[in-house]
Amino acid sequence: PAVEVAPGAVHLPGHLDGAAQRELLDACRAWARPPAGLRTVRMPRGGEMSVRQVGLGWHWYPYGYARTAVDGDEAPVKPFPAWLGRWARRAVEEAYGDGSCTVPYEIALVNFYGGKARMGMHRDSDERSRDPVVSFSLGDTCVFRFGNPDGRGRPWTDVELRSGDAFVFGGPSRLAYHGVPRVHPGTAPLGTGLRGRVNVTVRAR
Ligand code: MD5
Ligand code: FE
Repeated sequence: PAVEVAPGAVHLPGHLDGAAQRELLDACRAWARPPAGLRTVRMPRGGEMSVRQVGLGWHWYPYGYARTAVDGDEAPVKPFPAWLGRWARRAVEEAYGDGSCTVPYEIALVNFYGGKARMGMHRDSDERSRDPVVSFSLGDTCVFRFGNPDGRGRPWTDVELRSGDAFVFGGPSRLAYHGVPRVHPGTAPLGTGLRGRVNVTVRAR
């Protein structure tokens, strides 16, 4: 089932079955390890993000990006796996219809939410690409806050994202404000063995 939350913003609950969730989670655990593993992002005003991140196929240094090194250890960015691009394409076509995916998916930003991690309201406006972003949720359920193109405030819509859900953000929703105000501890399905939440955001270049 596909639920259009706002124009171009399509929620695909239960998109990944248990085996696919475990496969993606295993990959995330490997991506989190050094070299070029998990990093803590320093924001322009000096604060630190509570969400920790890993880039695949690109190096995201808020608020800009490069394709060579990761801050801290200077190691080459990990490659983006072709299978993850196929997963993203499948989600886009499920959201918008067969033939709707016109670009290759070649980069990803993986977000790791520990106990108290949050993501404040922001727009993904620093990338050149305006193609849809595909998000895959793993582990604990979160409150995802889908806002509007004009500012961090209301109106917004809160949606619960669970392990295995996919979400496609395209069209007018690509530049909407959004954030994750809350993660519900201990709600990860048994079998994933995960504390906290991991979100894999797949993007075109
Ligand atoms: C998350 N990550 O759950 C979210 C999922 C990020 C981020 O916000 O920047 O890594 S991706 C949500 C998203 C992406 C692009 C556009 C919109 C939402 N949107 O317009 O709402 O960790
Ligand atoms: Fe974002």
